[in-house]
Amino acid sequence: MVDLDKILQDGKAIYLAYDHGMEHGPVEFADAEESIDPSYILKIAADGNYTGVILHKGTAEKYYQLLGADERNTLPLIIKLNGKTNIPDLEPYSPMVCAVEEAIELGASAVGYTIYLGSEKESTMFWEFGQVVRGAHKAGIPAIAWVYPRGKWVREKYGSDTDPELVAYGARVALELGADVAKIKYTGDRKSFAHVVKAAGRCKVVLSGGEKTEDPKEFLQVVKDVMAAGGAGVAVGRNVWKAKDPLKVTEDLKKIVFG
Ligand code: FBP
Repeated sequence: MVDLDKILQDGKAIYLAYDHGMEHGPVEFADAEESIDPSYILKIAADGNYTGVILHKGTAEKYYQLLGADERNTLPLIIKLNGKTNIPDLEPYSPMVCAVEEAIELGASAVGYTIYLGSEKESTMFWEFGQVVRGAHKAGIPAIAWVYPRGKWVREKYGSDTDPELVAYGARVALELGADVAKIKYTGDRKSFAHVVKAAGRCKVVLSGGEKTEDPKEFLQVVKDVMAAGGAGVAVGRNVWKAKDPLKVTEDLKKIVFG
């Protein structure tokens, strides 16, 4: 039986994502200097009572594991199992850098994996994610799929990676591959996002935060629309830890997600 409750509160979720050091490079921390330090992020996650913090295995081992037992008990760890940099200009594919068993040894309550839907390497990612789901479910923990449409066919056939029908396709693929939660980009409006949530069925849908908005209100309005569309919450990085006052944004976020 998969224990989803550990990473939910009243069926809803707020996850603090922090895998950007690998995905985008330290340049991503330049406009919010303190955010280069994983301890700073873990403090926001713990003080903000996030329902999970998303880390790669190295930061989990060298930072999360050094938290006190009480903090670890109240702040669930979600380990991102695959990763890549943005340096090589290759077909989108993010290989496994951590095994499910290793994540569990590090104390993970859930594991995550990015699928680049539409990529030439899509079938490899489907197979790898299949193995992730199998390992995670055997151990009773949820598997979260980041589903990001990407690659030349996405551009040619849909024009944009946030095309509502394409995003709904991704949500459906997440359900059918066995994901418990799908982390998906915003489609631009409430109605089309409701279609995405419907396509995902019993797989919960959380919003992927996106680039930091000028005004936190813009990001919070998107979260309002996502929740009104039936979303289960948000997995956010830059819009929180790049904010002037991350805990204030967190409080506003919690009011919207948990009501
Ligand atoms: P943000 O809320 O900062 O957008 O983080 C969500 C996330 O999925 C991260 O987990 C990941 O590092 C990043 O976005 C990937 O962004 P992209 O592949 O679009 O550059």
